[in-house]
Amino acid sequence: MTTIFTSDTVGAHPSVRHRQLKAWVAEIATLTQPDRIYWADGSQDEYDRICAEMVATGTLIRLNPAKRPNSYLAWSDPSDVARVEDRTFVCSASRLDAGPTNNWIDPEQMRVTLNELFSGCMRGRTLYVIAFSMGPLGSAISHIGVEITDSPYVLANMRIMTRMGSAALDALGSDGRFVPCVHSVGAPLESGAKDSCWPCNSAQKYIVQFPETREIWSFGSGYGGNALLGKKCFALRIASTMARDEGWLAEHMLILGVESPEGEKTYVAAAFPSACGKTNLAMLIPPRIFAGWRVTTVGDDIAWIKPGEDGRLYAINPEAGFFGVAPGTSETTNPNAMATLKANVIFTNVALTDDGDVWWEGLTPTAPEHLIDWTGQEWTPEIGARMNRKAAHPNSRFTAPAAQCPSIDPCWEDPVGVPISAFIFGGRRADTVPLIVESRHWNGGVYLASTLGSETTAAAQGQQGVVRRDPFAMLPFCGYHMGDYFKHWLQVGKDLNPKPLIYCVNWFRRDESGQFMWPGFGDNMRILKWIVDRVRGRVGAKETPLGLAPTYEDIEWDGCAITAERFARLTRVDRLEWQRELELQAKWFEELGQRVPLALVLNHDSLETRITDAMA
Ligand code: SAT
Ligand code: MN
Repeated sequence: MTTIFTSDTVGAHPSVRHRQLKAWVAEIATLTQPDRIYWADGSQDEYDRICAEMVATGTLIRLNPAKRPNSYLAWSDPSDVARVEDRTFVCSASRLDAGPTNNWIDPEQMRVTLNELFSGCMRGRTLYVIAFSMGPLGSAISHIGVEITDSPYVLANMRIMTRMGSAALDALGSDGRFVPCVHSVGAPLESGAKDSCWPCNSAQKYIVQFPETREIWSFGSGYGGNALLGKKCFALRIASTMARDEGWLAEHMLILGVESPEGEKTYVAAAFPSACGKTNLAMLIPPRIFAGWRVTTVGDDIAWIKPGEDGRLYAINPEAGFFGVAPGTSETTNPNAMATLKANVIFTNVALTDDGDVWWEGLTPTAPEHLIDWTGQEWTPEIGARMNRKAAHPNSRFTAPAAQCPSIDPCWEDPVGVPISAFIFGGRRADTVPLIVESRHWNGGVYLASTLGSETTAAAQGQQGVVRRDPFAMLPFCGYHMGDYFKHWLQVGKDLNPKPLIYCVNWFRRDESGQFMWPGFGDNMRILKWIVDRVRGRVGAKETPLGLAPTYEDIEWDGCAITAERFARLTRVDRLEWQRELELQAKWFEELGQRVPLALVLNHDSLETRITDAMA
């Protein structure tokens, strides 16, 4: 039996006046056949109730309120722990527009597939309607989306990650524009059947973007970037196409402020692939020698950046929370994150302690004597070592409100955004790429970013630790042809005055025994300080074939054991390594094909000449 829903039977609150929204909800409900429809208001009461329901069904464990007030732990299905890049599709009308880095399927064909998958897929479940704003409500840089989902876990996470509910519905009014996002875990419930704690579909997963119509459809996964559709699907894949069309930038970047003892403020945006330390850098606490200096956090994952009338770029964080990697986060590596995690957090796939709190690898120097691991099994250090089993999944996450972060920037919700003075691009590279280099000019910086390589991490399913090109850290997130994206960056740079400086960094270089050579974390302040001084014209640099680099004397070393000899190795540009790297970069441009802008090919060729000449 099929229930036909209409605008009048979708049950929206009388204050919802948006006819098109109601008609769309009715259409999706008629397709998916939920038992009920629920319009989220975004209130604390609602959040508490939804979480209590998930505790009752076993989806969430309530953590010990004396240890971690108002916080929960979710364990996912072991098959549903990361983004699924091979199941992610960009369905533009023409295959060429998706480009060789995106999976493409003809949109008409994909619509047939989705129609079949979503038919009746919410039977036995509740359809939640979540209106949300990416960016502060009322900012000219913000955009509104509406996610329909059958996952209460998604609803709870969206309340932390976005500004959602009644306020977003009000902002939509009767005819506001929104990006429609449809999500289902893809596990209809037969009447009377017992639900699993983490429903998902292990056979079929589809994460689908239609860039021209600005639509998102996601099926089969309840996890992070696959299911919280405001994040990678909207704020990056769809927003990057909007940004191309409208002359702005939607980027996989943290935004931080560096404040001097005199109160001078410099904002920097930095792109790193997933699980390469964006959250830690965004919340950095400077070493003691930098007395009076402070790093403030605007965002840790995504930046929407628009040119202002004054010729500068202004950035907002479209999110309202952090969906950060738990393992490795500790009082030593990131005290600000630890303070943010004190209460009101949803943890996913970390371990449970005997006193009802959470634990993950790296939280403390030694593991507790006994835990329940992320798969719900008994865990002791002995079992872990014997079975080679981690207590927390390497891609386990925390979802926490940004407002709770002690280093949150006073302007983080400023609708105007913050002015960006520099861009940093970084990958995870054991060799080849020096600690820091400054591009001589904008186009050279775009070249460095477009050829960025990084070792893969647990944030995406698939082989880990292999170097792949991850241009601008956007490989999995650019909603159109990568060559056109490079062209867009070149274009945006043309009218900027002054142009932000562009840097390439590598915190992950290793020595011959495989040890990291750079301490990272708080010590990254030494590099940040040099960048700020460069922006302000206060410090020198030396020429290298790749661009400009600090001399040993340009960096503050007090309190750090890095010697001049070690620094030389950290910043070394090795001829053989770079000849190989340049070959790989040339192959990469060939893979991307004709749409790679000529300016970037010329940059490649002149770098080749400089490497050969400088080191002949
Ligand atoms: O799963 S998410 O895409 O939200 C996190 C990440 O991979 O950066
Ligand atoms: Mn990310």
